[in-house]
Amino acid sequence: MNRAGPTAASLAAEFTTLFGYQPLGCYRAPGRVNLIGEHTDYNNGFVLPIAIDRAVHVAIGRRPERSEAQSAEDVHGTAEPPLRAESIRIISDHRDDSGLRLSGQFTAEELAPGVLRGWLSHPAGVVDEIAKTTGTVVEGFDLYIESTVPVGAGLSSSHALEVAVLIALDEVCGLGLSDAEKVLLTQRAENDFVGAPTGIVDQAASIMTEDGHALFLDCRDLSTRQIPFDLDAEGLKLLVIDTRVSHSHSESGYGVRRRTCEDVAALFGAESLREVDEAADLSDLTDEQQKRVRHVFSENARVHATVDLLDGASDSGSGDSADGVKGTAAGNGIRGIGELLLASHTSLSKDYEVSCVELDAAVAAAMDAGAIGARMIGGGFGGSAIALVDADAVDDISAAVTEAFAERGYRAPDIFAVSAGPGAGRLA
Ligand code: GAF
Repeated sequence: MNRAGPTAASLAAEFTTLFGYQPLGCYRAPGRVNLIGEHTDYNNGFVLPIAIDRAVHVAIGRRPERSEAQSAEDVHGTAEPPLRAESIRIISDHRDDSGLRLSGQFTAEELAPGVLRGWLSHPAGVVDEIAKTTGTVVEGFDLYIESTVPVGAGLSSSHALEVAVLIALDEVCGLGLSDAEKVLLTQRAENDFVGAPTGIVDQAASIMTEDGHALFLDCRDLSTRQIPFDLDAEGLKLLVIDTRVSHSHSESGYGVRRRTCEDVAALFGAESLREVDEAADLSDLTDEQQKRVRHVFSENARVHATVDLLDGASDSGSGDSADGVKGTAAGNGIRGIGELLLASHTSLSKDYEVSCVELDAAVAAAMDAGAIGARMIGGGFGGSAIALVDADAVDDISAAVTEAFAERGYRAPDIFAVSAGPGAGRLA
């Protein structure tokens, strides 16, 4: 996979080959790594993701008269349903087991939750939600998609796909959506159409983050602050350790965690855990509820402590704060956040119980081999961990993690460095 990704020229050329006419524009939307603030987004809390240097790229065109555009049959050499003028056609660079490009088509009119499954449900959900939100019925477009975000690694490839399709349609259909509206629209696409009860961190990271920054986002009011995040300046690398496992209960486990938080908030008469007083008496809650709440409260505090360290604030780094967040060396920028990353992992593993043996092994092996900090990222039950490491320790730490996996008989992990790249936009 070419990590740098395609150029507008190469995307446009491929689009023209596939569809027989020139696209209107090319767009990219990155995947994300959440530095800290896990399972806080749907609790109206705080998150601190970066947009990574891997993205979904889209070339989009409005289909001309049928005589000029190629039919689906021409494109695939297979008998596909006849192309209707109002159809949205999508072709991906990903291929199925028999080597055929993934592709599909649908009309906005026929869309409803459950009608489409798999990867196509993500762009379809966006089209459906555009109609519901703006009244614009998207018709007669072709899209070509190329992605450098690994699928299934927990780097938010499907949210990046939704964002790429949305920003392309926003521009060519003249929707004029704000960034916040785009975040909430893609969340509704995911929740209502795809059927996954996710929060907003992934879309916000892709849409709102500036190059070389982490996005400090308040998920309650969507206010943001860009936090400089320059790994190279500190001689550091951020490794993604893709465990390449996805445990079967990942979807149900996520939904159960979310419902537990909502139930607890309701017990306190609050809209979300954000509105529950952190000094409230939790003793009437079950042990499980108490652990989930403890994670959310302490994780929000860790996000703030991380931002303080990245800001170079000297007064936040000394001593332990009231919410149990262990203080770290003051004022030493990115290097100082290691303890907070590890504390986040411990909390996700022990209190929120969304880790798994592979993620725990990745974090432990990375730390034993000298990582500055490490934690699982994303929803959990598989996917990836991150490790913050000295640039000259990348090889040793990667080898140590790989060896630890081999010793335990786990599938070999995929380990690679990411950096803080730009948010979504049109490709020049
Ligand atoms: C997944 C979800 F999509 C996010 O909204 C977020 O809740 C995350 O899990 C956990 O922090 O990536």
